[in-house]
Amino acid sequence: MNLPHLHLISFAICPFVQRSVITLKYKKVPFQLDLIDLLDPPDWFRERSPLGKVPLLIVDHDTVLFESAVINEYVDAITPPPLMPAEPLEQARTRAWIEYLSEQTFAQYQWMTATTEDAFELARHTAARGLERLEQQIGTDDRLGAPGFSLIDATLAPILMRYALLEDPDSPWEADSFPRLAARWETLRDMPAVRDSVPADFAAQLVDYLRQQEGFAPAHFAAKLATST
Ligand SMILES: N[C@@H](CCC(=O)N[C@@H](CS)C(=O)NCC(=O)O)C(=O)O
Repeated sequence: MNLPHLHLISFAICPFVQRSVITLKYKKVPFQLDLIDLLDPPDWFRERSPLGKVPLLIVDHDTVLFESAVINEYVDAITPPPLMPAEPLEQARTRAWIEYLSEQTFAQYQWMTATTEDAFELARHTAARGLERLEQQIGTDDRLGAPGFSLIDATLAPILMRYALLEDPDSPWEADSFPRLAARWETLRDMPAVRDSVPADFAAQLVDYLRQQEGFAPAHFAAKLATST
């Protein structure tokens, strides 16, 4: 297999980058990973990233890909085994769930970083509704609930990892309330591609990131995680 040089540009705790890291690791593809500071990105990043966002995948030192879902589809297309189903309708259904999980990723971020107690409550409610729908659909939708690892799982794992880490009475996530999702997380968290998609000190990095934010939720989590790391 003659693979191109793959250079992934990352920000330490980004769930979108993590999706691509999971896919690359699952496929056992060698890749170069470099972190940037999103608050002070280097000039080359500003020039080459159309949206100013990570992940960015630079292929063969030249071609830039952006958007994690697109990067994952590309990585999937050039490396076995194929994760994307062959039929157009199943491909569309896969992409639809990945889009849904992007919304859930943003909902989780809003909850983690809410600046006021009201915003925290609202974000918790929104995220919980999203998880409830997911829990229900994973039991009935044969694409979402398909056995075996999928591109949907590469997108779901970063969300469930953060909820597991930020276990809290005020969390939208509660394993007993979402048994199908909890079972999926138990499978995913033991996969080397998922486990090794973040550094060993990921929890501490998340704490550091939250400490740098201001407002209600960051203070809440920073205090809580500081005692557990
Ligand atoms: N839809 C994008 C979202 C990527 C994204 O929002 N990345 C965040 C970091 S986790 C970012 O780069 N934010 C910088 C900014 O919005 O300026 C994807 O899936 O790749």
